[in-house]
Amino acid sequence: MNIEKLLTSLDAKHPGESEYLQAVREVLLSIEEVYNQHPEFEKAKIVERLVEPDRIFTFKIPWVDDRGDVQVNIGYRLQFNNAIGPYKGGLRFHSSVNLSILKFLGFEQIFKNALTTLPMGGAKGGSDFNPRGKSDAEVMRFSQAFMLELWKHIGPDMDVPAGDIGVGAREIGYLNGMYKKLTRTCTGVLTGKGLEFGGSLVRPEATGFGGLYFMKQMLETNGDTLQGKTIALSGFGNVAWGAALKATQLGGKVITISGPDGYIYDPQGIAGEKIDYLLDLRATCEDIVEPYAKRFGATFVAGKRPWEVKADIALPCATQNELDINDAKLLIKNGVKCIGEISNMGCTPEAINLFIENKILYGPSKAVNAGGVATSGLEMSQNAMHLVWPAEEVDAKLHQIMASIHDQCVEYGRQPDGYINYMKGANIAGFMKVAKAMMAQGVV
Ligand code: 2IT
Repeated sequence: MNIEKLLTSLDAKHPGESEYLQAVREVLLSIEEVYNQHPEFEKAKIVERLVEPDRIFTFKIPWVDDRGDVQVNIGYRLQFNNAIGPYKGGLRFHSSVNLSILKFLGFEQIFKNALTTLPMGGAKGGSDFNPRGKSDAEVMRFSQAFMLELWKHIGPDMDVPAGDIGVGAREIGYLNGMYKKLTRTCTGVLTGKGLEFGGSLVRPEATGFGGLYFMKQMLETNGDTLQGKTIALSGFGNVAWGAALKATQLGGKVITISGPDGYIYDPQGIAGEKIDYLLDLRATCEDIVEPYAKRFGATFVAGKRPWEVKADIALPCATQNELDINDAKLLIKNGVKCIGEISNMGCTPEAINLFIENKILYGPSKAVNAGGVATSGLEMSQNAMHLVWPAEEVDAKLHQIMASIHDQCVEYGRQPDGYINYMKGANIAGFMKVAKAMMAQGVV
């Protein structure tokens, strides 16, 4: 495999899609050695077929805001690969959404979903619509207009969307309502639904909880524990909330959260009612964390990221490329022991390389945050069986899945000196499963 040639040709075909090329480069570099041991993969052009989505739907979404003005957004659904199961992946509603971002997310989703052990292919979608600051009625009208286009392309055994940034229980509820109106079916075509209409217990917490189960296992495998560790965490949304809750339950101390306005430093630890307050902050639709400082007397650092704080563990929980090489240098200088990417592609490639060169434990997002989509898979199972599992059962399955993902990373990522390169492990394990499934099913 000639990686540079492949990337150059991708760049020529899809100019300017930097996030997408970043995600592809990382996977190809990790799998190169294994790939070259399988000439049958090269002959079947597995990589060339994997890097292009099976298909991309783009649609216009006209809707009317509360003032009576017409708004126009763009909607997308990318069905990337269904070699191991129905297309599966979230919808992101954020002003930054474009094809490059959705392609990187969809590409990552293929391998993440493969790691979960469940039969799910990879997909992603969304819109440049930003729900923050919009009224409920506006979010409803937009979500309905979005589904009016999307419904034709999805189905419970075909493509099952869910949430991502900007798409939570409220948006999923409106999307689901419109899908049912259009199709007159009550199938599990979306996950992350409300508990009253087919949702799964533990799904809201699952990304953060799964991330912390993975961190616990990563530390224990390497002779350490979460007990008493200080944790710098970014973001304040659903993922950060679940991560803070489980980190605290497991004996860690979360000392930062962040928003686009800056970060909060709370050395007393963000626990109890302070974690509950994250839900209130989100409900304001303001996208800021400063009010936390006023309410609890903590420090607010405007316009900065939390990675300058001394902490044992760093957990990016906000968005892609939110931790760069300068942040990595600061974290290492301050004695960081491990990094868990709970946001998708939270670290830049240069930051990851620095962690790995310094033999610092680094858990990549496609392994660390896979608990979210895994629990979506469990929601699909419950919907297909027309029943509801208790929280303990879902949580136990989530535990099992995260342990299996960790095992796969160790199996493929252990280096001769004993250091576990989790990035390599996750990429090879995910890739091998998809490649074998593609080989078995012919050129389609
Ligand atoms: O990035 C992700 O894995 C998600 N946003 C969750 C996707 C899902 O289908 O639950």
